[in-house]
Amino acid sequence: MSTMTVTESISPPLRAGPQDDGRCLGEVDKRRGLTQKEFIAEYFKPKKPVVLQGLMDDWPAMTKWTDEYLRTRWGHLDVPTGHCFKSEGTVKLAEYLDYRQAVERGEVDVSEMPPLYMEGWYYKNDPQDCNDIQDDYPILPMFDVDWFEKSWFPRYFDPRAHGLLIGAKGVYTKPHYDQLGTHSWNAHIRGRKRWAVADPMYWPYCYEKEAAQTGGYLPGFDMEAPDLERYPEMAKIHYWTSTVEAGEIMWFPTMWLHQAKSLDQTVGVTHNYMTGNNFRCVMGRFLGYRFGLMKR
Ligand SMILES: O=C(O)CCC(=O)C(=O)O
Ligand SMILES: [Fe+2]
Repeated sequence: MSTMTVTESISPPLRAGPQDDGRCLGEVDKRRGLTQKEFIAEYFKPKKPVVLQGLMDDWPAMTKWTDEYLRTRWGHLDVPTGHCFKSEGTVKLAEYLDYRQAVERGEVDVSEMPPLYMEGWYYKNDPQDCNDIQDDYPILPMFDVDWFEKSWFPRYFDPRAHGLLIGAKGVYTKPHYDQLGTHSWNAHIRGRKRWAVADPMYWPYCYEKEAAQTGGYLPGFDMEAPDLERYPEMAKIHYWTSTVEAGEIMWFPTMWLHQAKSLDQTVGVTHNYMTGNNFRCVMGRFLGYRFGLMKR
């Protein structure tokens, strides 16, 4: 399948909501063993999301990253937890692994609020010296175009770009675009996530300042099951969905709107990156935020 086809979503909804109102455009393409050339031609250049299969089977992380291993190797480190990139405190990674077991046993009340998520731990350049996380997975050739990583790129520009995400079942990240308009790949090491993604053309309907680009969980801010009394403009957003399994990589380009819910306990890595085709957007945003040239 070389293009996204418009089919009915076969995955279960996150929760009851209008699923048959025509806003869901279908499933994001899943492609097995895509070559770099095919990826560039069919997804990267046209700026179209894709789920990549069969490219991480031999990653050490796929076999090594059990709870026990994560606990032994990085359990003593301080990591942020919160909702939708709003930090609500720092805990030891081992404590978060205990917490998600408590969620699994039904000991945490998640009726009003999804569980706490250990997301937004951008471990690269963390003073705790945990760059060894990256020893357990390679950067695929198709993502090795990252200008942030090139030796000529100024080091003072230090985007928070390499993250480890560990989630309890049910953690949720609301719709947003990634920092500065970077491209993003999300490798699923353990567990499944239900994603919805939407073209940047739908930004005007995404409550950017009030909701999408501010941290914190907001009930009903969900493309698949929006609270249309609170967020009526969301009715205009058309989105693609995918249930992404362990061993699969979700890739989406600059400024695409995305949300994700963990259907199981999850472990994943995410990288945000810059190349020739999003450089102007990223640098423009960087300068804008830095020098207050742009309204947020
Ligand atoms: O995995 C998730 O919950 C979403 C993560 C995300 O949006 C990101 O890493 O940019
Ligand atoms: Fe994101």
